Amino acid sequence: MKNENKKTNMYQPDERLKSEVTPEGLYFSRRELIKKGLVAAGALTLAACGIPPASNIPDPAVATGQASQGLITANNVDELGAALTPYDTVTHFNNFYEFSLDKEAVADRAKGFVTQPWQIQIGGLVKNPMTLSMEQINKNFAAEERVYRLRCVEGWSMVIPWNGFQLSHLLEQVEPQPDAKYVYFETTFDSNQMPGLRDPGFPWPYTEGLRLDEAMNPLTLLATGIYGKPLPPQDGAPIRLVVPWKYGFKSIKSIVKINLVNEQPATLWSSVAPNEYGFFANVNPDVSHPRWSQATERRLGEISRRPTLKFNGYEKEVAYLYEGMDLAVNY
Ligand SMILES: Nc1nc2c(c(=O)[nH]1)N[C@H]1C(S)=C(S)[C@@H](COP(=O)(O)O)O[C@H]1N2
Ligand SMILES: [Mo]
Repeated sequence: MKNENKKTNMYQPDERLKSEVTPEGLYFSRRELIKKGLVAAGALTLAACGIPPASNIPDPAVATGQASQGLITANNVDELGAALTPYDTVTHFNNFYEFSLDKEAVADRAKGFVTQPWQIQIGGLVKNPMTLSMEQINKNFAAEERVYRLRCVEGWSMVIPWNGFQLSHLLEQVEPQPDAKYVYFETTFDSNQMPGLRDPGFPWPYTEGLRLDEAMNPLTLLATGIYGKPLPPQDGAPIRLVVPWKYGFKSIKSIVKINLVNEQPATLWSSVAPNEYGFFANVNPDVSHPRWSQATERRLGEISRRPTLKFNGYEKEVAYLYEGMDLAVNY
């Protein structure tokens, strides 16, 4: 580790801000794209609903200057009109503590991570437990593109075109039993390939959980790709969760196990610091982290901070899940 202070990124906002600084000129802001005539002002795509973009929107690979990298996406903005975060940023600014606590070192450390063969075990309180290879998953669950905002609890965000399928489609296949109330997820524990696992400060493997109704929400995705390419190791190859209305740490990478359970499972971050990282972790500008405000965020590639949106802008789709709950208590 180059810098021991980076060890505690999710604890030290100052250190975090330093590592957030990204080279200027690498990114196009939406305003610049509009100036260049590449994005129609007010153009709206309903990526989250799978509605294809309007035909007047130009090829986004061209818009983001990335055609030469073989990147494919049907959208160049999210449904709020914000530009996609460039592929280089999505793949070189990562939180994946099994490889490194230094966001800019993860890609290099994860290079060559062997994810073949790969199996996911789905079991627990289900009628049809199954073990699926990635080949079976790719064959049985058609990937679609979803453009989602990813908001890290640390206060930065990106807009990412994921390829994947709804977790609900997989859960329907295994048929949860009536007493199944939560879904538990586990990342692979591969100490030969993941140097970070030697860090005794974390209760490895990385684990996460959702309430079953959250898991069944149509926005909840199992992603196998970004920008039309297979997920690179640093982004959670070969398959990871994406829960766009929750802080990024819920979106667990490189999953090998999914269990249906009847009690709220312990998760890595809620075990490490329960007062800072709750089970729900819904993006909420009104509920501060104990050591910093969550009212604003820095979109990578932008200079000034922007306001953080309740449920990360997905309130219409998910607010029903939390009716009657005090979100400051159930953080
Ligand atoms: N297994 C595992 N999953 C993980 C993490 C991790 O360290 N290990 N980091 C989380 C955090 S804090 C964030 S913000 C997102 C980052 O995803 P990205 O690097 O693809 O942008 O992954 C989440 N999933
Ligand atoms: Mo995060």
